[in-house]
Amino acid sequence: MQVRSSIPHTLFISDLHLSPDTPAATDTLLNFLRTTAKAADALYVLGDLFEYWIGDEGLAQPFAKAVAQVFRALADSGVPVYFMHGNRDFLLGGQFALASGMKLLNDPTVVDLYGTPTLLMHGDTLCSDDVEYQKFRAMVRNPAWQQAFLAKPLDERVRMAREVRGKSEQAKQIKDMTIMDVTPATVDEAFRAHQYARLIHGHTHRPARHEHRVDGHGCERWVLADWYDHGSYLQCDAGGCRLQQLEQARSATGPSELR
Ligand code: LP5
Ligand code: MN
Repeated sequence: MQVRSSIPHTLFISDLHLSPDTPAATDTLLNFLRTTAKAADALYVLGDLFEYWIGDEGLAQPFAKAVAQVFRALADSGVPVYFMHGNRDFLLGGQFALASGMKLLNDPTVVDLYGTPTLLMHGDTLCSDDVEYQKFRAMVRNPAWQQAFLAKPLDERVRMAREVRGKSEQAKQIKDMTIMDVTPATVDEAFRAHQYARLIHGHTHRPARHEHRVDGHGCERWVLADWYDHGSYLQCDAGGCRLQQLEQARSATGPSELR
């Protein structure tokens, strides 16, 4: 159920995986940005907004243009919107940021939330036991690789992205589930490196609140949910955080104009 709160609060979303093939998720987001998010002090998008993003030419797609415009309207109304890259949309660039009014954030970033230092990450770097993925990540996060990739014709980039998506899905079939979750020692290291700040991340699609004990410090870790079945967000205020589910947009069962 959706809770509206009049006390100052900040919202977090991630792992929406929007594409022209999932109009219900896009409609749910547009509705969320026009309603719930308007009451927030700020909105943070912690990666994987899109199923995949292979360059800001993607803005030419009607669904992506609508998403950028509605983020922009929210930002223009006075709610700052921040975006951190995920493993699906690390090529989202300055043109999309400009069109959407979103400010790009580094991964990791620490923010002060009502007096509580809070570490924000997409979450993929915490999955350090997934050695094959980390090798892939090192390749595609290299600026020279990115420059060469973005210089390729769009249709070639689409073909490559689809091929990698296929390979990734195949690889995940045979990976142990624990490998695809965060590595506990890496989480401990992240807490240690950031003075045991509260941690919020996505990526694993395993929404939960975890308590960790690191070097004698009690630490809190919130994991955001994906938007495959319904939208959701994390709401934090001075009293703490809570995960909330969104009603699926009405067009979930009908055709969308955003394809
Ligand atoms: O995203 P998710 O959660 O399903 O899986 C991730 C890891 N997979 C990925 C890959 C993305 O899904 C695909 C991103 C597309 C971005 C488009 C632009 C880049 C185009 C690149 C062109 C070369 O991030 C998955 C993790 C999982 O999270 C859990 O943490 O396990 O990692 C993998 O599955 C990676 C495989 O282990 C290795 C992939 C080998 C790819 C080989 C590339 C060969 C080049 C082919 C060129 C056409
Ligand atoms: Mn991810």
